[in-house]
Amino acid sequence: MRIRIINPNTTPSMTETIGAAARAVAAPGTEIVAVTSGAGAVSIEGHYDEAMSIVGLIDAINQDPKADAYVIACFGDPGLLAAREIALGPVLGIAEAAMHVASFLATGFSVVTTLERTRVIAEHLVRNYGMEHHCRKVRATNIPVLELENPASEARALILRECERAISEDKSGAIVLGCAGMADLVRHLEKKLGVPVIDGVAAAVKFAEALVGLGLRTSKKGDLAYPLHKPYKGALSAYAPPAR
Ligand code: 2AL
Repeated sequence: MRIRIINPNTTPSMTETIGAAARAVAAPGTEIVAVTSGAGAVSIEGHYDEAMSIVGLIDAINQDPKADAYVIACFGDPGLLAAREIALGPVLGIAEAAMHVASFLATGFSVVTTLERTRVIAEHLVRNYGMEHHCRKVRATNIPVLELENPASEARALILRECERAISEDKSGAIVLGCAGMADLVRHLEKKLGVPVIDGVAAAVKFAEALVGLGLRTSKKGDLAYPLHKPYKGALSAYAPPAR
């Protein structure tokens, strides 16, 4: 099967990290195609960045409409339901996948994310996904997303410290990493912390394999049916949904 993983930010080095994390867990016979969005912010760190990322995400899905499944590799899960409207194969968001995995492994988990302003985005997702009973806290580290790409930064140490606080103060039994750019930290953190550490990229790949293996696809009845055919105006005229 072919899983198309879209990094909705426009930084190719982060896509490399994401692709490596996906390939490390993919089953033999699963082809991972990791692509970088062609439009939008170099890092997604707020509501505006997220909104602006969705056109590039939709382009990246439309470039391979026959992929067996898609993963949106940004912790805000931007455009998840819009992507499900246009895709037939299952579409997984990494926040959604990671939170579900964590809920299987511990009665309570904490999310450790990047900037303070992205904490609210993760908190909204916790509520949207019905995870209030499982998520004890969302913790920000105040690390800008692109600092995760800088080997000289103190990001690793700050993330480790925040994870330790999550375990001692929140009494959480598992950690969810709140950014796709943290995907390469899992083993290091797990060894130091002694609790499950969940990267959403890996989690989403395994859920995608499971759903495709079960022969399941996105529902095309109701609100996830293909978007209604109608004209779009201005800069988005090329995105008008076609007649199907
Ligand atoms: C993210 C992410 O996963 N990629 C990105 O650019 N921004 N999310 C986050 N909370 O920092």
